[in-house]
Amino acid sequence: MSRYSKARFLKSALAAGTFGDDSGYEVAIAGRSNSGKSTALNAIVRQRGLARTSRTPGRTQAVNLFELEPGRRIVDLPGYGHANVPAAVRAEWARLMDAYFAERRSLAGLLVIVDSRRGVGPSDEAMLAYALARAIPSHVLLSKSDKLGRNESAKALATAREALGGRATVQIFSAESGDGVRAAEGALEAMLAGHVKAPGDP
Ligand SMILES: Nc1nc2c(ncn2[C@@H]2O[C@H](COP(=O)(O)OP(=O)(O)OP(=O)(O)O)[C@@H](O)[C@H]2O)c(=O)[nH]1
Ligand SMILES: [Mg+2]
Repeated sequence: MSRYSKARFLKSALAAGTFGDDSGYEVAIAGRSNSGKSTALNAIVRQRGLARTSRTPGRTQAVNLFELEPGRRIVDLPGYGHANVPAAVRAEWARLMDAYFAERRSLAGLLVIVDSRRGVGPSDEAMLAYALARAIPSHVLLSKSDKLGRNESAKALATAREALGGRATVQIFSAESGDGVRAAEGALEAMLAGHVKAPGDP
């Protein structure tokens, strides 16, 4: 039984100033297109169809807000890093992210989904910079670990930890096998409770 059994879709925001209620706390989920953001959200909340998933990368260009319980939200941010995205769409993405990070007083943490077979890339680093600029803690999920063997998973974790250099905590995750779902839920809870310090905070 999920502690988020009452989770529900709130709204899909496409422009600055339209993100809705900013009271309480929220955690945003970011990552490259197709990294498994929506699937991770559904796995953590334990509701299969809550956030829409797709095989076509770059579909979701909106900020999708969900209420976990009153005053606590999780936000599915639009993906980045897909090769076949026109410059205008890329610019629109940056504008939307600038607005989201500038506006949201309730933002308490960032979950960055990184495909465990790809590792942390420059676009993920750029995403982490948004959180660092706001002194918001970040936690990285190395997703789709079911596609890796045990040794490869351990190696991916060590490589990511080194690349992150303390800017974010990191774990292995698979919505498919359930590996790390509990730990991810714990990380989400800690951020929503404001129990996690951002890097550089005293
Ligand atoms: N094997 C495996 N596949 C996964 C896992 N998580 C996601 N996928 C697959 O990866 C694809 C993309 O998943 P999404 O959750 O839609 O990815 P997204 O990051 O939300 O994508 P965009 O919203 O388009 O940016 C889908 O085909 C999923 O089924 C996982 O843990 N294991
Ligand atoms: Mg998605």
